[in-house]
Amino acid sequence: MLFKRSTVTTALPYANGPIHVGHLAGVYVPADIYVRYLRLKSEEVVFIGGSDEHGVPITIKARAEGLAPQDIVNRYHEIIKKSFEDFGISFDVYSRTSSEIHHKIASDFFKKLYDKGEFIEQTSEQYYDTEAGQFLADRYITGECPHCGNKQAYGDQCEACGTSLNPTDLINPKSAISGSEPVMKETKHWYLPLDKYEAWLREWILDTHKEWKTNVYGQCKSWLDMGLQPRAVSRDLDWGVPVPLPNAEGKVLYVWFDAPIGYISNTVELCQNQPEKFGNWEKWWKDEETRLIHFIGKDNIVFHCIVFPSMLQAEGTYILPDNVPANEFLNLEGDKISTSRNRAVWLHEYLEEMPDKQDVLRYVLTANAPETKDNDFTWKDFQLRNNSELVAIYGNFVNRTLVLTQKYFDGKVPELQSLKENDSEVLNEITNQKSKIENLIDTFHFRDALREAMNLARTGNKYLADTEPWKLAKTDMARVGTILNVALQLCANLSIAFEPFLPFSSEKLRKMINLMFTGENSDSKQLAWADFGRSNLLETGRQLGTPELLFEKIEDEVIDFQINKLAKTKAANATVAQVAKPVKEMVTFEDFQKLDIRVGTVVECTKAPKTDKLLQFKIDDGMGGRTILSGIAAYYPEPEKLAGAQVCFIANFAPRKLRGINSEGMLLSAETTDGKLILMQIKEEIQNGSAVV
Ligand code: B3M
Ligand code: ZN
Repeated sequence: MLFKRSTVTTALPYANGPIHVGHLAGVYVPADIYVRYLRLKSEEVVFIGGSDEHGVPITIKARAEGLAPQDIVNRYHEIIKKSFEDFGISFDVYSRTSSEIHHKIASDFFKKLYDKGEFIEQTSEQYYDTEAGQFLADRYITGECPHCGNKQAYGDQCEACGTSLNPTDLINPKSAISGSEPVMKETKHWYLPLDKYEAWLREWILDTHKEWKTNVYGQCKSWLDMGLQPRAVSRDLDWGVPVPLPNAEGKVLYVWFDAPIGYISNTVELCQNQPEKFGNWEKWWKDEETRLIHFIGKDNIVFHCIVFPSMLQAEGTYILPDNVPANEFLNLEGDKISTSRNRAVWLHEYLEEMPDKQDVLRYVLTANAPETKDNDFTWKDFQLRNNSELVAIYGNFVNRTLVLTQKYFDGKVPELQSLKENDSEVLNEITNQKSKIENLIDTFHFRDALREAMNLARTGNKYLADTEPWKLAKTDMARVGTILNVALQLCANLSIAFEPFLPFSSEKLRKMINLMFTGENSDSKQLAWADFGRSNLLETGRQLGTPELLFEKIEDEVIDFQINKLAKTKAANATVAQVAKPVKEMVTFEDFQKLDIRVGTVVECTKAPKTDKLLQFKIDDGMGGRTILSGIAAYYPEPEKLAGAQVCFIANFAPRKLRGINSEGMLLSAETTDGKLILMQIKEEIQNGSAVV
């Protein structure tokens, strides 16, 4: 299918914190490379971004800071927007989902599906926090992931293994608001019956989109193979787009229902503001000749490949994504990037500490992009790539060429005379590399494309080393002129080749060679991707600008500063982890007296059958003995060694059946600040059945 235009979207980051290198590497730099490339080719494209301002991530942050959700999103929307601008992410629009226009469009979208009968209305029991008086959707509930055992999994997803979850999947669920154990309570919601779209999705993705990246295709396939379930598209929350139905008080659209519609709303907003430039919004979303491309991280694959397409299909008038080039994750110095632990390289801080080095980061993140697997960002690699690639190869070639032209020809482009073999080789190499780079960008292989651009600069360095114009200057100035002409044409071509990747440096280079793109200087030459490959971009006699260094060496101190900064965060995190939990609500003596705590001796301790979590204790309680189960198996690999220990237990704790065994009481354990459970043991020998008072 030949497309006329492209709608390129990037995941809308939650406005609950600033953005970091992981965001940039996974989503925004690749998308920006792609869009800049399309624009250079004069293709019709719209580049859509924005903040995701709904959902539990926002309300949790607001609660933690004692602010209203709107205050939180106002703050971070501005910070995020500025970071994108500073790094040259060239959105046509960067808007937000708390906008009026988005509320209207998302609301209408829901209403249309509702009216078409596309939803199932269902009442079910959901977790409810009685202390907070609130239903616990998504991230308001945490617990253990049933797939990988991660203790900090959320009610909608486990970030450790990427599995999408329902709150009821979590083992030992806890409210993220009060920490209490939630209860079940009835509530009504609307569900999109994804199962109904399964066959269609199988055909659409598995048969007609075999060209999708293997990580994306593979994730879709395993989702489809597991079978799809209806998915709730509403939540009991007071922050979000209200469900536009009567009797739906206190209910809002699920953030993953409204957020992707944000792509549409932001396009509408853009087209309303700049109709001459972008025309009618519908052509970007409803014309079969428009190609829709979503740039996202791997944790968003299911929403963009399965849920959102099903929504669009249910609505019936929209195009579907043609590709979803999702990336894997970027780690930082061998460990996960974590917003909550402040373990990240924040973009706004990076720019304060290293102003004007946007392109260095863009370069390193692309050269090391997590395109096919998780990758690691290290400061040493950052330094190495800057010093030995940007400076030593690209910068060095440009600088030598310009300085020599300045020296021998007063900064004017010398004449090209008869070509020797190595001259033609260089000029041919430009067109060769161009087609390689094109093929790679077209297929979303930005890392390899960048490598080929750098190889072109490498060719230039080798050319100068082989021809040695500085030696010829004594004997054959005409030949020097030809060599420098070829080298200058290569510089001009490099400014186009690198333009999608390193826009700031390309602009700087074009200033140095006095070659402007359309729009930058109206009376100068027009330059575009089509010019890449030409060997006459700079005509003889053109006066060049002043040579400057394109890139600067980064010294060890700068890198040490960053490494120390990260180490300090780690140390700070360790201290935080040792801080005790806040004390619970006060209780009276009467409350305390209700608990009957006794001393007993462990007669026997074994792993409980059918579970890895529980230990089964036989306790001599001085009253005929009892069995107690305790969830501490993980911390006692040799439970039989606990026999003989004297322990404390709550004797009047209502008996419970766990895994078919009656547990009569509760053993007291200490929960350490880093989350381990240690059985409380008594040192002095005490008579079994003694009361703890
Ligand atoms: N805000 C999740 C994320 O930032 C979500 C993306 C929405 S894209 C429509 O990972
Ligand atoms: Zn998991």
